[in-house]
Amino acid sequence: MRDSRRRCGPAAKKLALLLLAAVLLLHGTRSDPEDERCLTGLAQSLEDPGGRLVNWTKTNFAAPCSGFTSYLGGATCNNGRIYKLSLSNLSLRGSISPTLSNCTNLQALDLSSNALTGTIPPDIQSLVNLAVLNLSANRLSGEIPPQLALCAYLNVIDLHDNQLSGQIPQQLGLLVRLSAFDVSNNRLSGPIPASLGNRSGNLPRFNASSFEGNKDLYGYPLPQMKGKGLSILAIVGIGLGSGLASLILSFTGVCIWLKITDRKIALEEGKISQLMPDY
Ligand SMILES: *[C@@H]1O[C@H](CO)[C@@H](O)[C@H](O)[C@H]1NC(C)=O
Ligand SMILES: *[C@@H]1O[C@H](CO)[C@@H](O)[C@H](O)[C@H]1NC(C)=O
Ligand SMILES: *[C@@H]1O[C@H](CO)[C@@H](O)[C@H](O)[C@H]1NC(C)=O
Ligand SMILES: *[C@@H]1O[C@H](CO)[C@@H](O)[C@H](O)[C@H]1NC(C)=O
Ligand SMILES: *[C@@H]1O[C@H](CO)[C@@H](O)[C@H](O)[C@H]1NC(C)=O
Ligand SMILES: CC(=O)N[C@H]1CO[C@H](CO)[C@@H](O)[C@@H]1O
Repeated sequence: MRDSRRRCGPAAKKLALLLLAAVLLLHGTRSDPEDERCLTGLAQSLEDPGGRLVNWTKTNFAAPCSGFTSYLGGATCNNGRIYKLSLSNLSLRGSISPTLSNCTNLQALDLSSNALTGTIPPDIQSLVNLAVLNLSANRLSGEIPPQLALCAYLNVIDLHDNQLSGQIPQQLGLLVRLSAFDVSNNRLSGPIPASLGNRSGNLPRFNASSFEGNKDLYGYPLPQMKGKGLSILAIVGIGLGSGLASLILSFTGVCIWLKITDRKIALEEGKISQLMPDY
C-alpha cells in the first residue's frame, strides 16, 4: 500500500504528465475545437456514396493532425491546424456546410470536380487566410457571395462549370492578389466589373475565357450589352408603334373629312329647305 502510494505521489504524477505531454508534442497530435466543429459539420453536409473520404471518422475530427500530416484523407495540417483540404474528383454529393468557416487556418479549399449542390456559404468570409478557392465543376447554384472579397489573401477563385446565377460582385475587384479567376460556364448575368475585366497595359486583367459560357454576362473582355435580341424587339416595337400612329392619324383624318362633308351636306340641306316654299 505504502509503496504504491509513494510511487504515485504528486511528484510522480507530475512526471507522468510531463512525459505524456512530451510524447504528445513529439507525436504532434493536436486537437482544436474549431477544426473539430468545422470537420464534423462538413462531413455531415457532404455525401460520400463512393466511400472515398479516407478515415473521416469522429475520433479523427477531434484530433486530425499529426505534425504536418493529417489522419484525414485529403487534409493537410500546419502547426496542428487544418491548413488545406483537397477533396477533388471524389464523386462527393451534398452541400458545403457553413461550419466550414470554423477551419480558420484554412489556406486552400479544393472541392472541384464533384457533384456538390446548394450555395456557396457567405460564412467563408471568416476564412481570413484563404488563398485558394477551387469549387469548379460542381452543381453549385445561387449567387457568388460578395463577402468573398473579405478574404483578402485570395489568389485563386475558380468557380467554372457550376450553375451560379446573379451578377459578379463588384467587390471581388478589390482582391489585389487575385491571379486566377474563372467563372466560365455558369448562369451569370449583368456587366463584368471593370476592375476584373480591365485592361492593364494592352491586356485585360482576366481574358474572355474566364467569363465565357454565361448567357447574359456582358462587357469587356466579352462583347458589350447583347444587342441582337434587344434590337429585334426595338425594330418590332418601332414598327408596331408607327403602324398604330399612322392608323390613328388616318382614322382622325377620315373622321374630320366625314364631319366636314356632314356639315356641308347639312348646310346644303338647310339651303334647300330654305329655298323650299312653305305650304
Ligand atoms: C487513420 O487514422 C488513424 C488514427 O485514428 C491512423 O493511425 C491511421 O494511420 C489513419 N489511416 C490513414 C490511411 O491515414
Ligand atoms: C477522376 O477520378 C476518376 C476515377 O475515380 C479517374 O478515372 C479520372 O481520371 C479522375 N480525373 C481527374 C481529372 O483526375
Ligand atoms: C481547379 O480544379 C480543377 C480540377 O479539379 C483544375 O483543372 C483547375 O486547374 C483548378 N483551378 C486552378 C485555378 O488551379
Ligand atoms: C480600371 O478601371 C477603373 C474604372 O473604370 C479605373 O479607375 C482603373 O484605373 C482601371 N485600371 C486599369 C489598370 O486600367
Ligand atoms: C487567357 O488567359 C489564360 C491564362 O490566364 C491563357 O491560358 C489563355 O490562353 C488566354 N486565352 C486567350 C484567348 O488569350
Ligand atoms: C467559433 C466559431 O467561429 N464558430 C462558428 C462556426 O461556424 C458557424 C457557422 O458559420 C458560426 O455561426 C460560428 O460562429
